Amino acid sequence: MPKTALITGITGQDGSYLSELLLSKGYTVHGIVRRSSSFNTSRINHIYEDPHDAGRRLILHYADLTDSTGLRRVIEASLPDEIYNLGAQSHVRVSFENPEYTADADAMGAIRLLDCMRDHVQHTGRQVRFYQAGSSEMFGAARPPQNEKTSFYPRSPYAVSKVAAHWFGVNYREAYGLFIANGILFNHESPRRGETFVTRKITRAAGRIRAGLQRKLYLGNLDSRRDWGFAGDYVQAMWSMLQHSDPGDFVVATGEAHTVREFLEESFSYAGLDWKKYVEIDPAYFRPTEVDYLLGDAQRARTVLGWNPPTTFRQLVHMMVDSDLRLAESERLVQDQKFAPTLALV
Ligand code: NAP
Ligand code: G4F
Repeated sequence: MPKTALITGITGQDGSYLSELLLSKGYTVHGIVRRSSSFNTSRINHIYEDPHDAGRRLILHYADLTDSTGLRRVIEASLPDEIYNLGAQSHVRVSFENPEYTADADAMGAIRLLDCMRDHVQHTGRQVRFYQAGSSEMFGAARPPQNEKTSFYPRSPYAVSKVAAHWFGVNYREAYGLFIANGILFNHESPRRGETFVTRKITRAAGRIRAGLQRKLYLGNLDSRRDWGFAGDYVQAMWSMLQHSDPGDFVVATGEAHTVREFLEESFSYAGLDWKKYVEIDPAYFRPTEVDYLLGDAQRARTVLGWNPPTTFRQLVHMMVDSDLRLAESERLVQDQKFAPTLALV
């Protein structure tokens, strides 16, 4: 039987790749979209289906993780076999500015959704599986390499909220026998990555500097190390966790870490630029408490789920730079066209 999935955070980087994956497997996909005064669906426009089309398999609902009434309604309307909770205020630096909202969406949002699922399972007798998007940020200051046995030491309101969501998942699994899997994903990036995360900020700048649209790139700490993988590979792991016979917690990582400086060097040199000519350090981008070194040990995901990420660090960087070179070139063309009539008047 074709399955039905419900995704919170469908408009985000991971939500868009996961939707593509599930649609390719024959799923009907329901997604939660936040009300916004401007369009926030650019990452899923290419798979969007008109609500008037019969037989469509991508269905969007207005709801918000801070409002359990809407979450409850969407679960009852969509009757999901699998729920992927990817929605979150996902920016670590922003979580220091908006700690209460971050905790509400990321920690309380998870318990709201879990509790709606618990009631739904109880009154319908249906089987529903739940994926919680946990993060390597939960390890924070813990010594690398980190795996499922490593103790959490969160270093931001975001990370503390994700630890709470993780333990809500464990508790609901043990208390009510629900199928809940916690993914502990290390950083994963792509051409669809939000532009304020460091990787995309760097590759966007490389593209725009090459196209003559930007002169400087302001960054914070270049010494922190991250285990960066490709988001397209990581959504495969999320899906695999919900296909396994038993629910569990899994670290998902490449097992290779690089500094921000190394990401910068690889991106700019691939774009034919010397980063030292363009980069300046702005303390505004430093964090009150930093996470210095994340390096994942994903042996359990490899052996239990058979998950192995095919994309290497260099391939990831090159994929992002190639995409941002093309994007900047098209921006430049639009800008040139905008100015052309003005110049013609002079
Ligand atoms: P992302 O691009 O920032 O997407 C976040 C999604 O959550 C967006 O669709 C956003 O909607 C939605 N959202 C935010 N607040 C919400 C709310 N109150 N109610 C409902 N939806 C809300 O994040 P991502 O990189 O795809 O990450 C997906 C999940 O994995 C997140 O939970 C993140 O914390 C976690 N994670 C990410 C990484 C990583 O390296 N990418 C690693 C570990 C864990 P809008 O589009 O309207 O903003
Ligand atoms: O790209 P970042 O903002 O990602 P961060 O903080 O590692 O968080 C991301 O990965 C987590 C998984 O570990 C997710 F849970 C989370 O949702 C998010 O997707 O920063 C990476 C590093 C940090 O050490 C930061 O201090 O880059 C450093 N950095 C240096 N300059 C910068 C900048 N980060 C940002 N965003 N902007 C800068 O200008």
